[in-house]
Amino acid sequence: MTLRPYFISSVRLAAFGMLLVLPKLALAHAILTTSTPAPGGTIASGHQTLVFNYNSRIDHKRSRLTLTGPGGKPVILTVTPASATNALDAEADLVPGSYTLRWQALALDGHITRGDVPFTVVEK
Ligand SMILES: [Cu+2]
Repeated sequence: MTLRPYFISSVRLAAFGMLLVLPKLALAHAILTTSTPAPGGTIASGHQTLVFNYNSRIDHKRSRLTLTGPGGKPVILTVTPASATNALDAEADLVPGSYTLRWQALALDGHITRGDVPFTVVEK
């Protein structure tokens, strides 16, 4: 009896597993690439189109944008149906103050990612 053949086969199995996993990682979840406003950025008050761009296609209907402003009450924004395939857009009427936009994006690989974009609204 020897352990060696078993050891080799498990190494091969692990290598084969990596080949299966790596392409999925390469196509992975939605990562925010750019946004308007940018994280930590500033935007003018009034009616604005907020735009969040990702590195992959997004399921618009099952993604969510939640805006918390100076009033402190989170508001779920309506994602514009005509948003680009890799973006979430929403319209918002903004008064001056500090805001946080919490995004939750469902990528077409089935993975959900989340993040916060804090920004400041200044008088136009
Ligand atoms: Cu993924």
